[in-house]
Amino acid sequence: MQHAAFVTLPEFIRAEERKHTNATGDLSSILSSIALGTKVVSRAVAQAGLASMLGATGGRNIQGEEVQKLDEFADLAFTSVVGRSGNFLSIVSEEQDSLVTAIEGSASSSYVIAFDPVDGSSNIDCNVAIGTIFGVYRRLSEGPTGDHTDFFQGGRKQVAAGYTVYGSSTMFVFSTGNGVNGFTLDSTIGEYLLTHPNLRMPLKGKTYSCNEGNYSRWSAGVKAFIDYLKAESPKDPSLPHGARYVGSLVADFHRTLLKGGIFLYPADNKNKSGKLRLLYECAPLAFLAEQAGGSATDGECPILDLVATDIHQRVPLFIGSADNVALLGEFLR
Ligand code: FBP
Repeated sequence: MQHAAFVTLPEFIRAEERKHTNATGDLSSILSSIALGTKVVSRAVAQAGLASMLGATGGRNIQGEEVQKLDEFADLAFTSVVGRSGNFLSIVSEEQDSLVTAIEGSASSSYVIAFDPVDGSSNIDCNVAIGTIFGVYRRLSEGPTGDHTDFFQGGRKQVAAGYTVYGSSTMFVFSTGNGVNGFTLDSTIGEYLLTHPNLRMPLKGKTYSCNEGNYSRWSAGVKAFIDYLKAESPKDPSLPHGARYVGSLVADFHRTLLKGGIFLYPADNKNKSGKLRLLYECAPLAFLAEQAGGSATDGECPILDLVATDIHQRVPLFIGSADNVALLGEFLR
């Protein structure tokens, strides 16, 4: 194995900061604390079966979902690592009912973070890829504790967003608004190494990704779109598309980012506002998609233009290659 050729995450961040004369070092500190949090979660994911950390706790989160032991551990670990960093005033987590004041965040902390500690919880027990998703905003509030307005700014205001996918390897993918870069964890040296520089999403892909078991609950437009993707067409040799669905948003998005295509979780008769959460699922991934040349909408407007009014707000999500998302728009219209 050759490591010398690879740039480590800290080296990469420092090099990026050197490009900006007015850099404060804040982003470097923020990303280092997030990366450390994901390494702690990655270790727990890898050892979950051995450490009796599989299965449910018996509790439910504010969204009524069964809490898994790993959800609870990852939430505590991540909150404590990023909280102790001193970078963050407050935290929104999928697993916490309300906004949490960071442990050592103080009135002087300039940022807030929203995250989903373990995305794809239903896959934990089956050893299928899961992930962590995060979005960071500069605080707006004044005063010692911060409030919801810090999170209700719209996804375009994210200063950093990204995810970790705990798959056949652990990857950390992020953007600070200057392209998207992917790093792979080398657990033997405990460092993320730059393996996927300047990721670009293909303009068009041949894969669709959704929970098709919900078909009967979808709108006519969404049904027509999926029907179209599954039919042969002399006019479009890319049809029919292939289907891939892991059921962990991070894993499905990661594949879509690398290979192109579209991921969708539309609103339906049961989930009238969609299922996925705006602050810590959709907005961070939409930020990455746009930075990589793709796009993300709720069916009507870009995800990044939506301003949350509730920290656990749900929205429909259509995300992926620009051409695929544009085609979906034609069906919805
Ligand atoms: P959490 O595990 O964080 O609740 O994530 C929600 C989620 O698991 C997404 O990762 C995934 O895309 C979706 O729900 C799968 O939903 P479904 O089981 O309805 O297809």
